[in-house]
Order: sequence, then structure tokens, then C-alpha cells
Amino acid sequence: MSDIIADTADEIRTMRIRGAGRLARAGVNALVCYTQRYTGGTLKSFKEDISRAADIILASRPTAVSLWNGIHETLEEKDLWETLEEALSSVEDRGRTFCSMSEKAASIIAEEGAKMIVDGDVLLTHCNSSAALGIMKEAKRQGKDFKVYATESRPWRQGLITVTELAEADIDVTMIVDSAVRTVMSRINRVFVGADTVTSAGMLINKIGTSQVASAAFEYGVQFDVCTETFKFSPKTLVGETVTIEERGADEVVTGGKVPAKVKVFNPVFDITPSKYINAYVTELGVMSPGSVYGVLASRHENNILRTR
Ligand code: RUB
Repeated sequence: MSDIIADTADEIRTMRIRGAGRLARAGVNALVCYTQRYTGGTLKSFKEDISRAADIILASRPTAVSLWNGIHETLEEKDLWETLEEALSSVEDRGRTFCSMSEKAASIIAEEGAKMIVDGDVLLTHCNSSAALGIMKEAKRQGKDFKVYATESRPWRQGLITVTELAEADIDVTMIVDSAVRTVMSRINRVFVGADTVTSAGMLINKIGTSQVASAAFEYGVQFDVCTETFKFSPKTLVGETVTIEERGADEVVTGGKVPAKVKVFNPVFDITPSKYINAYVTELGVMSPGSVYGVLASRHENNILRTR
């Protein structure tokens, strides 16, 4: 398989490309580049090759449905292709459209979410979500005066990226360790996090620890909002599929991978936040309740609900 496919899959697997929105666009973009460089084959060989390429990309990380949705959107017309030329231009056009819609969605979410921030707000965010940070940067650009607490997000410490980005945007930011979330919650009036996958029942799958942040927010009566493009809504959950939670190696938890004898390490990367803890999903279609997710998915997939697997 070509370098662009293997390299992109490797970058996603090793988290050099990370965050559900970015990795979806990177996976789709790899298929587009592969297609642009495709020479000398037949329609039959292209169909086989692009399916293999898609499988390699999809196997890179299992949890974010944005990647699955992006790849499936890009190859949606596969059964209709009649010539190689038609196939090549379909993948290119659909892939490009997916990426530009995803980028457009991010800027709409930034504007929608920024409206929710008022002067004096103290926000909390977990891990590193480009959607959540986009909102904060837009609010700052509009001149709003607020503070942000950001978790470290062990074991990868993506919180360092978050605080760096916020500080560079001149936003007042304080970093905390993950276990300080409950301690600071009395100072917080709104939580903004991102999403890897949202189920048809409105449950959120996001970075490990998100559900603890949500339950602490619930306990303190703090608004907990999820910032997400609707391509993180999972059509697979409409037909009863569960979401695979990625587990990664012990070396990410224990420095140098040196685990004391007889000690096991469990390193789940994401967790599930029940919809009862979530006030709203801030999306490119507007701000919606967890109960509205089903309607968006059902209307989008009503004709091919059984083909979502
Ligand atoms: C990142 C993470 C982010 C979501 C949303 O996890 O959980 O909150 O992916 O990000 P990881 P975005 O670092 O393991 O990929 O809003 O940028 O799509």
C-alpha cells in the first residue's frame, strides 16, 4: 500500500495526528492524495485498492467515529461508479467536500459557543479539543473577559497543548492535575469539552476522565457543554452497535514502561459520559439537547440505516 496511506495511519496510531476532527480530516485527505496519485489501474483494481486503503486508515484508532464517517462519506458512491475516471473524481470531490465542511463546521461552532460566554465566566476544559478551544479563542477575539482552568489530561498530557494555545491567544489560563477537578469546580460556571463520538442516545465518548469532570459539574450545578461537529454523531449506534473504547500500552502510564513485577496496567483512552450530565451539544447545526442527537442521525440516515455498519 502507498506511503501516504501507511504514513497517515501510522501518524494517527502514534498520535502525531490526534483529536477527532483533525484525524478524520487527515484520514480522508490521505484517501484523496492516494486517489490523485493512482495510475494505470482498472475500475476493479481501484475499488479493491481504495477499500484496502480505507481499512488501513480505519484500523489506526478505533474510537472516534469522525474517522469512520469521513471515510464512509468519501466512498459513499462506490457502488455507483461505472468507470475508473468517475471513481477517481468521486473520491476526490467527496473527500474535499468532507474536509471543507468539517472546517466550516468548526468555525460555526466557534461562533455559536462564543455567544454562550459572558464577561466574568470561569470555564473548565479537559484534554485538548480544537472545537472547545475554537470557542474560547473566538470569545476572546470578541473582547470577552473570562478565565479558563485546563486539566493536565494524563497520561498523554494533552493539557499542555491546551494551556499553550490558550496562553498564546492571551487567555487567562490555569493548569490543574486531573484529580483537582472537584476541588476547583466551586470556582467554575461552565465546562466546555470536545467529543470523539456521540451516540444516538446522546451519550458522549471523549478523553478518559471526561465523565468524572461531568459528574463533578453535575454535583456542583455547573453547565456541562460538548463542542462537536455532527459528524461525530455515530450512525452505527442507531442500529445498536456499541462504541469501542481504545486501550493503549502500559508504557504511556508508567514512565519508561518499567512496571514493577506482578503489576498490571489498564490504560483506557476514552470514557462514556451519560446524557443526564450534559446540558447541550454545541454543533454547526446549532445548540441542541442530548435528546436531539437521535433526530439528527435518523433524518440523515433514514434511507440507509441498515448500511451504517
Ligand atoms: C482527544 C480528545 C478530544 C476530542 C475532540 O483525544 O479526546 O477531546 O478528540 O477533539 P486524543 P477535537 O488526544 O486521544 O486524540 O475537538 O479537536 O475534534
